[in-house]
Amino acid sequence: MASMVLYNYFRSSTSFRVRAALHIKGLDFEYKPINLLKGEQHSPEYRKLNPLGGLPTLVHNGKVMPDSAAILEYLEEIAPAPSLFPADPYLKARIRQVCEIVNSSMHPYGNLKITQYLGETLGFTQEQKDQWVQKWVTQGLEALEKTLPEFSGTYCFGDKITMADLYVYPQVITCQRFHVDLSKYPTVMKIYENCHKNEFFQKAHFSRQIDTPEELRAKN
Ligand SMILES: N[C@@H](CCC(=O)N[C@@H](CS)C(=O)NCC(=O)O)C(=O)O
Repeated sequence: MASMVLYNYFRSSTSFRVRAALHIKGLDFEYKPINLLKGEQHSPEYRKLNPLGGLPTLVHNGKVMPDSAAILEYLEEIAPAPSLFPADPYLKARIRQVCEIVNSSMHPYGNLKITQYLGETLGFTQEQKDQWVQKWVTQGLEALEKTLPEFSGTYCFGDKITMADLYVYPQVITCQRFHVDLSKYPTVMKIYENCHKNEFFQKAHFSRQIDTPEELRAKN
């Protein structure tokens, strides 16, 4: 049995971040699906691992780690090569800034518990939910588009995958699900297209996981 167990869900963008890091670093892991739509994140057993009922959670040699940012920093410490950061402290700080734009100013607005509350408690239609997500994530997209041109090459920071790409790429997929107009963000979209071709991102992609439903599975 793998010493690493990842509780995750095929479509979760925060799960994607960790799957991609594990593939990039060549770390083997057992995939434990938690079906968010069936509410499995609220089960008492899962809540013992992750008090906010969020995905992902990593268990390594019996030690429990909730929260993608904490897991990614841990993986970087225990498997430093290949690194997800350049050596330069300034670039490291700017990469963390980009991660933070996605983590704090984009991801929460489209999170399931938020959109479920909008629908079930406030009576929002799907179109109103889309408008809500569009309004808030647009601020993040604008910040990314102002930040990334100075640093980007093939990917967010130069021509090597960094931590920033692990956050930006799956967030663009979430934006697409909520019909956000992405045509105004050419740098973000260039990076998205390049990440999409990367073998590790393809392996971690939502369409290729063991819990991906048949109709969403990649054909190749
Ligand atoms: N900041 C947390 C967020 C975790 C989170 O909320 N993940 C989403 C999936 S992308 C989730 O599990 N949502 C469950 C829900 O909303 O009920 C992390 O990065 O791990």
